[in-house]
Amino acid sequence: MSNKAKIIEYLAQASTPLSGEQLSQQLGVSRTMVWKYIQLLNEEGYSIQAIKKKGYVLHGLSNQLTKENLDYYLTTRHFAREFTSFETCNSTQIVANEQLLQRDVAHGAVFVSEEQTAGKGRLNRPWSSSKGKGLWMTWVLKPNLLPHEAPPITLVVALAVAKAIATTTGIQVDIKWPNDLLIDGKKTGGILTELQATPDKIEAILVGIGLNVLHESNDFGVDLSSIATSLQLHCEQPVNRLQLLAAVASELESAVEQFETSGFQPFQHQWEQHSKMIGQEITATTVRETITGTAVGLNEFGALLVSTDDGVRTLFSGDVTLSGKLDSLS
Ligand code: BT5
Repeated sequence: MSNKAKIIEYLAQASTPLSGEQLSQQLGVSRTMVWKYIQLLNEEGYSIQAIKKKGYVLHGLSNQLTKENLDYYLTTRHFAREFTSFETCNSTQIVANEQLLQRDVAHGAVFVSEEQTAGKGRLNRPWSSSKGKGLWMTWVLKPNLLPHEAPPITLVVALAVAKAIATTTGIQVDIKWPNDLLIDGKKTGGILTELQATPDKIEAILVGIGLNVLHESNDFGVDLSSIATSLQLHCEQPVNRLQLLAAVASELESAVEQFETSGFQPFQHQWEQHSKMIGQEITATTVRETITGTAVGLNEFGALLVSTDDGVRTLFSGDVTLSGKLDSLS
């Protein structure tokens, strides 16, 4: 842990101001160095006040997406230990892909951007990625799996992100097959999975996760205001993007590990419990057809089972609308 991260930890745990002398002893550096670290932390977006004759008090944690800020929250072994952040980029999917072509990117590496100018969803649909409002990130996975075992990873990730959101904000998001995270029927997050593989081997899976975190209602344009929402709009406490990112890293690390060893089966029941769509009338649109019926569950490969007049149909991909509700997002 860096000295700056230690200062944040000491101040966060202290119930009274900590003097420069106390901090310099705890860190084994001079008081001048402590003062310099405090200046740097304030420049990075933390709010540390110096109270005369008493010491330093931490008022606010930084929301800036830097490695150092993240390290304060990170508990993982591998995930997000390789961390690359940008002020702006076209799409973190594109950036991650370019990096994979140029160098050896670690399993669990993450690329994050404050804004994306060409954020994309499935089938190249646009993904709105306003500056400083969300978590726009791509995780590079190099799992020990065969290519045909990979498809349920989107559902495994959705579940992991839902858990991370619950632990960080207390919000229970609803998961809509295959890749949507909803609150009260509005989309707060989406997942885009891109597989790079030969017939025998997975080279990498690029898992793009877009989470609307800090948006106010009027931050969504006319196209999205009726179908999108953010976590902050449903949480009374300020949502800290770094804490959320670290929670996603931790949930993803354990979920991917379990998926590698045990497949989708352990997630199947959890997913069905998390999703309000099971038991509901739905309309599913695939590239070939439109199917109407009742969503009855998932199979062991993460495919959606839909009971129709012609029997139970198995869907491997597509967009789902809950009948009577305007939550189709394509
Ligand atoms: C998705 O696609 O939901 C996957 C979104 C993945 C975005 C991440 S951000 C980091 C990484 N880098 C990228 O370039 N992408 C990934 P899909 O199911 O196709 O949904 C797309 C639809 O969601 C659009 O057609 C819009 O209707 C809607 N949409 C666009 N931006 C949105 C937003 N910020 N919030 C809610 N809905 C949005």
